[in-house]
Amino acid sequence: MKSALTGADIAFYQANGYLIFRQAVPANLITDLRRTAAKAIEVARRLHGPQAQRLAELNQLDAGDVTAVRAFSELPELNVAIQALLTPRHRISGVQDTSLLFEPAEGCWAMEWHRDWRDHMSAENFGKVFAEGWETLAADPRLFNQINCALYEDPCTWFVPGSHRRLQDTPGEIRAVKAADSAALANKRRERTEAEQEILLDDYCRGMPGAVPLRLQAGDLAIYRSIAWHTGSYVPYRKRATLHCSATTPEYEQFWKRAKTILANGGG
Ligand SMILES: O=C(O)CCC(=O)C(=O)O
Repeated sequence: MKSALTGADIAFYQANGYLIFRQAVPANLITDLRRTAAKAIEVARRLHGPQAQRLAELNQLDAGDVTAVRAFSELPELNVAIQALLTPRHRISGVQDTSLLFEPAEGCWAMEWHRDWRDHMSAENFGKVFAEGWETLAADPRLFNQINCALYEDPCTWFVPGSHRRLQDTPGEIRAVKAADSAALANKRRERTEAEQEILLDDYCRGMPGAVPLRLQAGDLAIYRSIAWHTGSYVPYRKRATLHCSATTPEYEQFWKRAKTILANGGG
């Protein structure tokens, strides 16, 4: 890693809900991971089409291709830094809980601004998954620490610093989310040219009060509270291969397991 974690870094994470570790991955491992990513993007597009954002099913890859991902999740220096930032119970999630994120093949698009979990399920399921209370669970440092680690330069992720500590949305935030819906953000019917769509997406991301892009260089790692406001905006002409996983704990694994059962029974 470029530099050791400091007390100021920990304070920054607590205040802002994100932190970037510069050069977190050694160059030789980046090379191996890029080789894995080159195969993974083919599988992602075969399974999910040309606009595929990710491959979550890394078990679709040959065992040899997954070796580099395992080496990443076990990087000793990085796990020590994550533990210093969070708690000794945290570690980088394993291969089965890691995805690779890619650029689209055909047209630019963006996700809607969201807070993970809350904005990805029905109100009924949300009530069950967050029975202990949204604000209580969202403030629990053992849960919801997400990681993006870039294998190529990656400015796709946008984030609202501090929004992890303010869990009720402001009117300005609600307006920014609703400035475009998922159909407009996907430009599915190709109503706009690529250039027009790219400008729309830029306006959409910048329209969220306080939003900043998390600009990563190859080997940089962003850790962020996934219950904070964030989104991703993608263009086909900029290569992307970014590892997407979490700094997990036994408690977060339990939370996931329980949530999956609820969602499977309740229909998502
Ligand atoms: O592409 C990104 O970095 C954002 C992904 C994201 O927001 C999500 O998976 O919830």
